[in-house]
Amino acid sequence: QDLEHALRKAVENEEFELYYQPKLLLGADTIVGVEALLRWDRPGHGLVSPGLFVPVLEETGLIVRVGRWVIDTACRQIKAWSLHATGAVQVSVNIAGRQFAEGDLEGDVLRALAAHDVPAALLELELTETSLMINTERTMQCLSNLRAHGIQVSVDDFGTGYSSLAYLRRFPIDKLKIDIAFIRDVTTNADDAAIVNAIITMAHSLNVQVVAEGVETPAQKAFLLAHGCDQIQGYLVSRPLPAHLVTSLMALHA
Ligand code: G
Ligand code: G
Ligand code: MN
Ligand code: NA
Repeated sequence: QDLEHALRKAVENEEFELYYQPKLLLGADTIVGVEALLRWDRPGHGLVSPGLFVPVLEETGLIVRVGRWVIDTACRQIKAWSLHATGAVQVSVNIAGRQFAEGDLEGDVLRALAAHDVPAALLELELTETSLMINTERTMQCLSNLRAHGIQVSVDDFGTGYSSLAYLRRFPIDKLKIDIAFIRDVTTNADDAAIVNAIITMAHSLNVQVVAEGVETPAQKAFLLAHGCDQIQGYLVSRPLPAHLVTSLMALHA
């Protein structure tokens, strides 16, 4: 109740910020993309993590308005990086299931790309496996339309839901992000290693790229490189950072 009231004010007062976490292309070791992650600079509280308030944004429907701001802000940042010496970088944004069910996601995305004069291929939408399962008809249509414009689609937290790759194949997607739960013990647990290996092999046979989440150690990175994973994201590369610090990091990895 209190939190909901504070979040309504946060929307009006524009108290949100985007942090960005780099994705490293394995082999080349260059930063090829970043994931935009929402932060709330709550007066008197400091930076609040999205785990604490995104669920409330979703329950109240405020996520539609905040999500529109996230998409617009991400496109503004894509433009800034494309004009910078470090060159263009793809930015992914997290999309909640409710953004498909309500509002006009397709219009919001196309308007933001046009407003900031950004090529569609530099924007990626991340959807959780679970939200893909809800509203499938409408979600599928919206994703197909956006993909026809060149926007990329990735499935977040893969492996935590109940979808098989055979089922997922029916959705228009470009990438899978293997959930951190399978990466954590991948170098010591034979079952996790087998699962990760199987996901990579099957995804590639379906022409889907694979990103490993939550990579924290050089041993995990070496395993993923050896098994053909395309990209990694995690504290080993970098924590989520404000845009200007990502710019410095990109210069280091160029
Ligand atoms: O950054 P952190 O690990 O605290 O993020 C926690 C969760 O919040 C993640 O699952 C992430 O997907 C979600 N999240 C972060 N930013 C956004 C956003 O802009 N929109 C939505 N819907 N979820 C977000
Ligand atoms: O659900 P989603 O994948 O969008 O959320 C990403 C979340 O995972 C972010 O909140 C981010 O802070 C967190 N995260 C990113 N990298 C790592 C990591 O290497 N280890 C751990 N434990 N968490 C991470
Ligand atoms: Mn994500
Ligand atoms: Na994830």
